Amino acid sequence: MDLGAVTQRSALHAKPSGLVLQYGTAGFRAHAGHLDHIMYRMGLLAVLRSKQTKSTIGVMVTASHNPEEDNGVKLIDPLGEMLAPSWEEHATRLANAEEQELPRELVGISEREAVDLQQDAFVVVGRDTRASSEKFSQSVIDGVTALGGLFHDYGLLTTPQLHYMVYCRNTGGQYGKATVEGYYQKLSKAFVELTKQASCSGDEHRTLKVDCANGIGALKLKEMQQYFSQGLSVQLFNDGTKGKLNHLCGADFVKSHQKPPEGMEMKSNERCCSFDGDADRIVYYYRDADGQFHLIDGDKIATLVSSFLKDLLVEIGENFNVGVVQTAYANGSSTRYLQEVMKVPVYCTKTGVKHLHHKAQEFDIGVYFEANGHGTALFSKAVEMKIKQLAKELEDNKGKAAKMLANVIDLFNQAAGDAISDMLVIEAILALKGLTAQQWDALYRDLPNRQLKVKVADRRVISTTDAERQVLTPPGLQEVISDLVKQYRLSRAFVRPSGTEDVIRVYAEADSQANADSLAHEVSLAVF
Ligand code: 16G
Ligand code: ZN
Repeated sequence: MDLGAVTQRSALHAKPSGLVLQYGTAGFRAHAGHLDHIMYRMGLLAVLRSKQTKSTIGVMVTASHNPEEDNGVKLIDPLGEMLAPSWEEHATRLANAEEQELPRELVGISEREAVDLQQDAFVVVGRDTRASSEKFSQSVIDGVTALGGLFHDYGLLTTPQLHYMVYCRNTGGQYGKATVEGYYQKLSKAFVELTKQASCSGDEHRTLKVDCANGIGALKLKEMQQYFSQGLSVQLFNDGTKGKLNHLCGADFVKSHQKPPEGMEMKSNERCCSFDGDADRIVYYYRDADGQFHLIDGDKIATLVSSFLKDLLVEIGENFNVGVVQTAYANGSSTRYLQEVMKVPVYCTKTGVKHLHHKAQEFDIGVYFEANGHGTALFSKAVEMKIKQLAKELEDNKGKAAKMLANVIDLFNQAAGDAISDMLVIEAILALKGLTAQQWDALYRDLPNRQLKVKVADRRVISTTDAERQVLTPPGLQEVISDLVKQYRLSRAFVRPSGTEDVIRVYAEADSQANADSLAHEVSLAVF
C-alpha cells in the first residue's frame, strides 16, 4: 500500500477537523459542503473491499430524495447488495479519522479484514444529477487510484442501475450485460414479451404519467423509452429541465404528504406514478371522478405482485414457498389482506432495504417492499432455473404461465429495488389482468395513518426491538404507548430513531384520520 500517495492526495480532499459523520441506513448523507473527504475515503475503502472479496465493488454518489444541496455516497457489495455491516463500521471509522490518522486506519482495516494487498482491485462508479455529484465522483476516483485500484466511471446512472452493473460484472455476465444498453435491452425484452400476451387491453394503447422528481430517472427513462414503446408510452413530468431536484415532487414527497406532485396535470382516473431522486423508489396514484387523490404505495405494489406470482404458480402447478417482507410502516390492512385473504406468510424486518432484502433471500420467491415504495421480488437460483426449463417444456396454459413467470424474473431487478423495473412489472401485470388503477387500489382499504417526527437532543435514547415495533429504552415508554393505543379502534403505533435524520419518527394508525392524527400526537408527546 503506497501510503505516501494516499496521504499526499488526501491533502487535496482534507477532512474538516472535528467533523463526525456516520455510514447510516443508506450510506453517508449530509450537506454537500461536508462530503469531499468522505468521497475520497470511500474510494480508498472500495479498493480494500474489492481486494478482500476479489470482486468488483460499486460506489454510488447520490442522496436520493434529500434536497439538491445535500449529497451522499454508498458502497455496493459483490452481488449488488448493500455493504456488509462490519464494513459499514470501517466506513464510519475511516470517514472520521483525522488527516494524520488516515494511514493507520487503512492499515488497521486491511489487517482486521485480512485484505490481500497484492490482489487487484476494480471499482465502478455512478452518480446522480446533483450539481455536486460530478466533482464528487472524481474525488471517489482519486481515492481508488491513490490505492492503485482500477475503475470504470459509468457517469450518470440511477442507483439500481449501478447495483445491476455490479451484479452483472461479478456473475460472469450471466445476469446480463454490464452496460446501460444491456440493462435497457434485458428489461425491455422481458416487458415486451410479457405484454404481448395481454389480449384483454384491446387496441387501446397504454399510457402512464411519470413524475421523475427532476432527477436521474428522467434521463434514463427518456433513453429507455424507445426500447419498450410497443407496450407502453410514458409521459414524463418533472424531468429536470425546469424544476429543482425533489422539490415538491417525487415519490418521497407524494408518499409523505399524501398529495400529487407539483408540475403534473392529473385528470380523473389517469394512472400516474412518481420516482424518487435516484429512481430506486416508486409510488402510484390517481384522482377519482370526484377529484379525490388516492395513493397506491409499496404495500399495494407488494400485494399486486405477490398475488400475480401466486396465480401463475397455481397455473403452472408448482408449489414454491412465497413470502412477503414488510416493515413496521406497512399499513395494517395490507398485512391483514396478505395473511388472511391471500394466505401468504408475511414477515416484518427493521427499516432499511438491506434488512428486507436479506430476509427475502430466505424464500424460493421473496417479495419485499417498504411502504415508501422501495422493493423488488427475489427468485432463488433453483426457482429461476426450474421456471426457465418449464417455460421451454410445458404447453398450453401451463406453458404460457411459465413463460410469463420467466419474463417476470428477468424484469425484476434482482440486486435492488428499482423504480423503472418495478414500473414495467406493474404495467405488465395491470395489462395482463386488465386492471385499472382504481381496481388495483380497491384490493383493500388502507387504514388512516399519520407519521410525525420529533426533534430530541439525542435520538439514541430510544432503542427498539421486535423489528422496531416495541420500545426497549427508555423504560416505561412502551407501556405508555400501549396504553394510548388501547384507547382507539383498529389502532397501532410505534416510535423509532431515524437512521437518516436526527429525529425520532412516530407512526400511528387507527379507524379514522382524526383518530390516527390524535394517537400520533399523543405518542409524540410521550416521547419528549
Ligand atoms: C433510507 C433507506 C430506506 C428507508 C429510509 C428510512 C435504503 C437504500 N434506503 O432511505 O429504505 O426507508 O432510509 O429513513 O436502505 P429513516 O430511518 O430516516 O426513517
Ligand atoms: Zn432513493
